[in-house]
Amino acid sequence: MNYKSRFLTSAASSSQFPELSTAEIAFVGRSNVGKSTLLNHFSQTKKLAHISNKPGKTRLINFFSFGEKLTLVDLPGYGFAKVPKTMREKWGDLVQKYLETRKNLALILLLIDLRMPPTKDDLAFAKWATYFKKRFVIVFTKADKLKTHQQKQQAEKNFALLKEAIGDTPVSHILYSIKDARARTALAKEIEKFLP
Ligand SMILES: Nc1nc2c(ncn2[C@@H]2O[C@H](COP(=O)(O)OP(=O)(O)OP(=O)(O)O)[C@@H](O)[C@H]2O)c(=O)[nH]1
Ligand SMILES: [Mg+2]
Repeated sequence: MNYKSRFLTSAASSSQFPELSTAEIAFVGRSNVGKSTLLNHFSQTKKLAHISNKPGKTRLINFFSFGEKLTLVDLPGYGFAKVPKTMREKWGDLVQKYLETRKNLALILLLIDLRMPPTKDDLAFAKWATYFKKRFVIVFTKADKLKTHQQKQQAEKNFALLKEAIGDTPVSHILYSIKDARARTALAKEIEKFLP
């Protein structure tokens, strides 16, 4: 999956969602978990999606082409308290509308910081996705911030908490770090399983 990536468009409301025929991979997760960073790293394009130390950077839904047949979709993060509540609700509505209505949505990547247990919002999202039979994969981000021998152990621990929330539904999980090129290959392999 060594494709070139290109910015397509941003949407602030559902009327601005583009008409595309490509399969879409959506990046979901709490603010600052590393959605935009992963998107840049995965597509090997620096400065494609904006990255920030300040949570709440991505406020729109951003669409990026990835090769001819795929679109990567960077969604605003959830659970950032410093944003006014009305705005938070609007983001939530926008994300929900996208996830509920997008016909070509092939897969959701639910990003969770490896170092922390899944948040209430992560668990709620996983439950929602399971209930509505959305295909999703858990991606534990920032793996490099833990020592190698701790990474797998921590992933299993966090994954067990998620399983408690979603029951027996089969869901895969992988580790990701922007400091490890193998992470890209592992994610590409996972995504391929879900493509038409
Ligand atoms: N060390 C390390 N840092 C990472 C990794 N992924 C992301 N980061 C850092 O995490 C911070 C937040 O990353 P973003 O990509 O902006 O997070 P986001 O999920 O897009 O945030 P919002 O747009 O607010 O929803 C940045 O400082 C990144 O450099 C990783 O794999 N390793
Ligand atoms: Mg972002």
